[in-house]
Amino acid sequence: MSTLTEQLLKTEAHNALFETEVRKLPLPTCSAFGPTSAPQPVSFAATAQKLVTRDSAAVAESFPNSVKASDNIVLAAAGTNANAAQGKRVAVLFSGGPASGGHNVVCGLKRILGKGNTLLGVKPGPKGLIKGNLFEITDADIDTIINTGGFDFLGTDRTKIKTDEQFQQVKDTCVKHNLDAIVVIGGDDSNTNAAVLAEYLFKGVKSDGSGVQVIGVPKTIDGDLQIEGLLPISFGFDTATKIYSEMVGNILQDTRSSLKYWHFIKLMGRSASHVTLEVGLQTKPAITLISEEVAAQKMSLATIVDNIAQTVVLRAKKGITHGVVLVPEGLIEFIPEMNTLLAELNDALAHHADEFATQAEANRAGFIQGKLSADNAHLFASLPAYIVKMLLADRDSHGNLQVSLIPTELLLIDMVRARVKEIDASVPFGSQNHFFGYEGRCGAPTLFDAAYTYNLGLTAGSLILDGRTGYMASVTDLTRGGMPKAIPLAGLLNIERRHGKDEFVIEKALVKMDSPAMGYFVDRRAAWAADDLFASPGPRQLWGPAALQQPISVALNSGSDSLAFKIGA
Ligand code: FBP
Repeated sequence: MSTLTEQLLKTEAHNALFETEVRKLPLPTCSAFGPTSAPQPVSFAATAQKLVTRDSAAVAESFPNSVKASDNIVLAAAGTNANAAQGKRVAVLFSGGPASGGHNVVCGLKRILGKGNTLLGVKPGPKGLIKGNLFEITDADIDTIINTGGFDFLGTDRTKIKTDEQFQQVKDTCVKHNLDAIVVIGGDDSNTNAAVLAEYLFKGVKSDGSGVQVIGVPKTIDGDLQIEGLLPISFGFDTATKIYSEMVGNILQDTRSSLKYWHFIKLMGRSASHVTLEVGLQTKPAITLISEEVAAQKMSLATIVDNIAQTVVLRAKKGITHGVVLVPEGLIEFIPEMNTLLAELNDALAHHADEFATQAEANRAGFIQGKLSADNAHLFASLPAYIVKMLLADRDSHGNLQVSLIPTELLLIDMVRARVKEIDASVPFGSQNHFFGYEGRCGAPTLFDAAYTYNLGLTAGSLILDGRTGYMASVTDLTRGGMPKAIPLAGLLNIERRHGKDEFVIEKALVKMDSPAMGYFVDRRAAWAADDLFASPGPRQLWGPAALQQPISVALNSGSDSLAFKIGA
């Protein structure tokens, strides 16, 4: 009989009882792949759907090979592929922020590539591809990572492959490792990178003149990679929002018990408010801010603050001196006056980068303020130092402001406190601030994410064995068994201004004001503000009835008549 100490030692290195048990969870597969115990690669055929964006003409000029090959037409699974390729060497990498389910994409890929092909892991992310840091993934690796959270098997990074030298280095990696295909598991920026790589590697990589296939897989907890009817949601969103909903539910329960705090909770989601809307729908707190609504209604910072303060006062009059405010991470970029400031700031930082870098830390704000127009300079000067510092921090390699570092929740608390005092100095306003972000990205995937990602891996592998390149794998019909699809990446591109330059990008899908999810939220929110009607959904479940729920916003937006998802027979 082992001692407790011996039992505890066995739980080290990812062997907690929970981790051991989740590895055994069965994963359903779309019926297109045949028997779940032995999924078979599928071939793909054209659907009637052709993608057109406002910049399609410019995209066709810059991505001639990809557009000529796909004609921007969506593909769908069309039966078992009797001619699936053999002997392919496929590299897979994670790109951007982690999201739960990434490991299962790798497992699905390995499974569908089978013994006749080789799967190589790239460490870490695009940087690893540039450096040529690849290793062969074994069946034993798959047994270890299946159904586990995180991207730690391969690591990830945010390098944008953009210089001629970097592209050549990627080509060198392909030649050195004799690659036939690369799978990029990433968000909007990473799939843009995949589109560019697919075009660059289309032909002339190998000695026989052939190219290297590139397939994208839609990942991001932010949920801003979604396409109506084609891509219901990116993976990782369900797990992250269920983790945040548990935490927000706990806080709602706490604040109704201790009766003295307003909790301002910033939730991750760099730009779009999908995460915040979903957590709002799950937990029903007093206030849920939606950045897209702020922009649509051209709400000033003062208006947002006044709205919150009025609710604080209204509830206090009813004896409710507590509450929760959900703040989307990207809010600041959606407030019209802040957006105008940030656009000018980004251009000023890009154009005066060298001079800015030589400024002493203490002089940087003053230096850049001098480069702004009068209105923007005035607004910039009015912001607290803790916000200014973060607005001046380095952008990531895709040119994004690092919104996770900006304490918007603190700014709101300070301003709401002042406004409540102005309205009625007798109203108490105790506050706490939180940021839930990194906590949600790497938990063991929900059943939804576990099954979805495994099938995305099967789809991506099938696309490679069907000889396709320049597509993003997708699985639709998530309440009707699941249907593998392929979305032409070039058909998603538009031109956007980044880093002071026009660039091809896959635009982020923002929360739509006329979406069913937003409509439901708008109908209910006044009631949630007036009284405590919150729900505490508890920890995400992997067994039992609560385990089979898709995100509420996805269910509402896709017209489902229940929260249940169904992949497989
Ligand atoms: P991806 O779009 O790459 O999936 O990243 C999403 C995200 O989690 C955002 O919500 C957040 O703003 C950002 O990553 C944080 O980035 P970092 O991990 O570099 O701090």
